[in-house]
Amino acid sequence: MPLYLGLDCSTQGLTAIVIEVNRDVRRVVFNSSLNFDRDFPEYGTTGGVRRGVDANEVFASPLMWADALDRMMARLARGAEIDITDIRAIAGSAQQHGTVYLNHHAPAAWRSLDPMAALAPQLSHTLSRELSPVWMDATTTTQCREIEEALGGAEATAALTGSPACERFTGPQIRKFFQDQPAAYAHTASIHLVSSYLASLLAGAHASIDPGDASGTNLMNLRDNTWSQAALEATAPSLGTRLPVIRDSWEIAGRLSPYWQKRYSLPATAIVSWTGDNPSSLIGTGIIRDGLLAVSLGTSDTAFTCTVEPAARSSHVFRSPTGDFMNLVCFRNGSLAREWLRREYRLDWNAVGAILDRSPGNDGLMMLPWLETEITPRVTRAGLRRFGFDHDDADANVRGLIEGQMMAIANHAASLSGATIDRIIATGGAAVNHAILQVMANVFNVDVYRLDVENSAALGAALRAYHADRLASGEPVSWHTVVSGFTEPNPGHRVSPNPKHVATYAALRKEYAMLEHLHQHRDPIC
Ligand code: XUL
Repeated sequence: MPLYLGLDCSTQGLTAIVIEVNRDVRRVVFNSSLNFDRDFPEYGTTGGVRRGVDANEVFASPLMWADALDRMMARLARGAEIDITDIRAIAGSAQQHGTVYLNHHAPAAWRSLDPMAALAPQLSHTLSRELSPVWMDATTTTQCREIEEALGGAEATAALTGSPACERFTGPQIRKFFQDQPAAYAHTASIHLVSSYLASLLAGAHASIDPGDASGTNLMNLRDNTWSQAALEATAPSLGTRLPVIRDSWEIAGRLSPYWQKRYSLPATAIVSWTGDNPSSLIGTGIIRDGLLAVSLGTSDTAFTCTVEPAARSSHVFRSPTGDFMNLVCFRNGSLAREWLRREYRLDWNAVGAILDRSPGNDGLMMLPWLETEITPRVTRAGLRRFGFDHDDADANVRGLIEGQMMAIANHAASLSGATIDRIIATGGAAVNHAILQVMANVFNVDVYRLDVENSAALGAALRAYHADRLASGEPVSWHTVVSGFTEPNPGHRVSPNPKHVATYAALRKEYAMLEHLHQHRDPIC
């Protein structure tokens, strides 16, 4: 029975999904998650991250990610569900943009790991920077402007790399490290993204990076999938020699190293290039053609499409693991803001759902849901903006925040596709909440489907492992074949727009866009 392992190291935890694929059977046979706050309290994270003195400084420890990988492989090996010797290939994904800084000891340390000992303590001397900045970090505005100036402006930067310079992207983050800590930069032999770092740990050698994750760096030429010399020079000296090689998403990056083979009796299975969590979700939600929109409600909320050519007005264009283009919009105030609501008003998800169902449209009351600084639109002064109600009205706050999030996603996702969106696939933790999906369907006026598998990034990784293994074996399969049996929308999970409320939201969306425009650069009002 051929098995394929997909791993996803997201902001808040690590998930593993194993799929079984043969002529008659296509099913998930293992699905397990670790949560950084709960399962690794020694790293002191909240929501999977640590904050600096400045609230915009957001980090996590690369050793925590390594620890989680080790513990997940142990779970997999000790679990009775599957025969691990049948695993043909492993692929993975990780939160995008974050960087891991390694010194010249890393490759030798990876080669000589002691299989009797835990992974993370054996890696502490391989880092040239103890903590990794992650996608929530927003401290690099100066560096963004410097890079854009060197590349001929924001538009020229977007035309070259797929995005204007963005605070969370790898390039501006590396430039800041080089400027703030030049000696540590000089001691940095290699810089990985979280995805290629974890692939390297599995392979026991520097792994390549795929164009999907490399397009979240402001360093890759989106047209030919190579590091852009101009972008490298605008960012930091001798950067090209420090970055991983870019290889297609379906390439085999190496074989599982002897450490893992001996430690968990695993076979020397193929390690397929890892990618970012969003490109991986694209596969895991079956978005392999235009006209489909995925909305991922996770730590960040994202919406994305797959097109043959970049969508003209998308805020970010990445490469898709299919080789096409992926158009994406990202919101920082996702599940952490929704969790805040629950805590603040002492509600469970059923109560949140009942409030949403009770009065769709919130009697015209609106909120700009910027609990933290926001990526889309760019908001640098954190704080909820309420219009016509105050903090104490729990119902108005619940509806204001969630309806506000959905209207923001709908308004900004309008530029992601040339085609008419005929279906939305909702994924991520909050997609299990029917009432939230009903708001989404009403706001977009489109049918919303939820998939059976909640973690679409880990599923996408397992599906990519299958695709790459078949290609390497000389029996390539189409992307349509890869995703079928796993990503068909379940009609039982369809949520259709309620015509009674569609017109209400159509009017509110316009008003929301005006409020957003007016308040984006203003201080919070209450
Ligand atoms: C996308 C982004 C986030 C992270 C979170 O650009 O920054 O969605 O990938 O995992």
